[in-house]
Amino acid sequence: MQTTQSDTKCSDTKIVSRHPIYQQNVPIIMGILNVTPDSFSDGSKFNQRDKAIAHAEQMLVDGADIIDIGGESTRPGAAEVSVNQELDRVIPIIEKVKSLGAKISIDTSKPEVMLAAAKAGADMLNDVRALSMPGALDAAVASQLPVCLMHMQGMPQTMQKNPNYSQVVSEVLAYLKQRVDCCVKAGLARALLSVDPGFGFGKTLQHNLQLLQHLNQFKQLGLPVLAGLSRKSMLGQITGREVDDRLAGSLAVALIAMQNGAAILRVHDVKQTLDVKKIFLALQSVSK
Ligand code: 9MG
Repeated sequence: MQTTQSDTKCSDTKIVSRHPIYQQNVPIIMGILNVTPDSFSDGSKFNQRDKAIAHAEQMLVDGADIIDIGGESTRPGAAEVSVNQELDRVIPIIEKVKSLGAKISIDTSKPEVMLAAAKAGADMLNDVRALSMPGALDAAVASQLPVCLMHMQGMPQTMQKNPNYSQVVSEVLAYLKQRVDCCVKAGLARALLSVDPGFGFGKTLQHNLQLLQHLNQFKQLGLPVLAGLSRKSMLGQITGREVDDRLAGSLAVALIAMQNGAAILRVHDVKQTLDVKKIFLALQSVSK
């Protein structure tokens, strides 16, 4: 796979080189495909696979640039799964979705899953633990795939118990900078990396709002910024709406994230987010 494109001018004055999976100046839409047993719950394992693949197909028709496939829930309190369970869930789906011509990101923290996913055709690694699990950094280096490094305080089982920061934006930024430096030292080119403040991962509503308000600051790392806000509980806390009724909230924060510099939006509602992106781009074209 080609690893870099030539140096290009980024939005401000910084000159950066990026892997082609990250587009310049146009946010990309990452469609979420969870393949945990509760995601497509009725029917046998094979029915669930068919439904997952149909869902991926629909997201591609709706305009997803990349599909993020995950076999372990990272929701607060979610149970861990074994390597074999995760492989069994994601690999057949990666192979099938890849055969549809899609770009694929694998949402995992496990080195074994990263390597198997890369072999099965994944184009990107998305790690909510920022390659901190033993062996994950080596696996990422071996794959030479683009990687999204996400910040999380604590672990999914307990992270929402008592999130605590003195300055959330600067602390998350410092953590991501340290992970980026570590990756570069280990042999991952900066061009491969993107960063994510990790909305909802060991953060209160106030922390999440501060991160969203100051998302622009993450651009100082000179890397694409991913924002995952879709249907998250912070939207439920603000609007009082249940998870399946958070479309308007999700679209509102998607627009704010784009305005504050997000280069990748990780979303459930691809079709509607694409409309928001078109409005954002239309507005940008007149302000230039
Ligand atoms: C897997 N996953 C769930 N939420 C996420 C988020 O906000 N960002 C990233 N990168 N991955 C996420």
